[in-house]
Amino acid sequence: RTKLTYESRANLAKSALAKRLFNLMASKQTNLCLAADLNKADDILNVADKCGPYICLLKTHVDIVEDFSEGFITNLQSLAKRHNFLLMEDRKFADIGNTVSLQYAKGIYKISSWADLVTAHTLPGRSILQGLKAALGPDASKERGVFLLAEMSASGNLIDDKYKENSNKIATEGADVDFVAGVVCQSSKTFAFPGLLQLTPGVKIDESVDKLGQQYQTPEHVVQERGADIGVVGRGILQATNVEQAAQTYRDRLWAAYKDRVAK
Ligand code: UP6
Repeated sequence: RTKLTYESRANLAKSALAKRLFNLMASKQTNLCLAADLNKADDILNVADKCGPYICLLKTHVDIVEDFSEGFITNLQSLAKRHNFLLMEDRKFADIGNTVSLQYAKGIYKISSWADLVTAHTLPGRSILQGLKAALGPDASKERGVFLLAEMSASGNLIDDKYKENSNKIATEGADVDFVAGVVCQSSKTFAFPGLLQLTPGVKIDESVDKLGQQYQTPEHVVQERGADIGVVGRGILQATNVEQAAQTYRDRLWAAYKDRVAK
C-alpha cells in the first residue's frame, strides 16, 4: 500500500470521500492536516486562512470553541472552498448507534451538516458506522466519510493487537465500507487495503513528548517508517512564531517524504 501513489489509490477507494481526498492531495501536492485546536472562532479562521494553501485537511475539535456560531461554520466552509481543503471534525464518537446518530446531526454543532469527515472509535463495533449513517440521507456516503481509530498516539493507551485487527475488519468488511474513508493509526501494519487513507497524529519536528502523554515523531518518520498518508500537526504549527511558514515547512517535509516513499 505505501508504495502506491495517491492517484492510483484514489481509483481503489470504496468511499467517495477517500477518492476525493486522495485526488485533492495529489493535485494540490500536500499531505498535511492542520489540527486547529484553538478556543476562539476568529483564531481558527485566521490560521485556516494562513495555512489553507498548504493543507489537504483542517481538523477541528468544535466543542473547545468558546464563541461557536453558525457564522463561524459558514466562514470556515468558504475558506475550505477558497483554499481547496476538506473539513474533519475529530469528534471521536464512541457510543451506541442511536446516540452517535443524535450527536452527529443534532445539538448546537450539527456536525453532519458541515464536516466532510469525522472520526469514530471502533469500541462499540459495527453499529458505530450504522448509527452515523442513520443520521444522514440515503446518498450519505457520497458526501460524508469516517476515519476509524485503530491506534492512538497517547502513551499507555489500552489498544492491543486484537483490537487493531478487529478495527481493520470493521474498516474493510461489510456493507458500510463505502462510508469509511480511512484509519487513524500509528503504523502501516494496522491495515493493508490501499483504498483507505492512513491519518497519523503525533507529528512534530523538534519535540518527542508533551506533559500529558502525547508522543511525537518527525514528518519523515511517520511517512516513511510508519506509513502515514496524512500527517496531523497541531502545536508544531500553532505555537510557531510564524504559523504560515511553519505550515509550509511541515507541508514540504511531509510531501518530500511521500515522494521519496513512492519512488523507492
Ligand atoms: N489525536 C492525537 N492522537 C491520537 C488521535 N488524535 O494526537 O491518537 C489528535 C488530538 C489533537 C491532534 O486530538 O487534535 O491530534 C494532535 O495535536 P498536537 O500536534 O498539538 O499534539
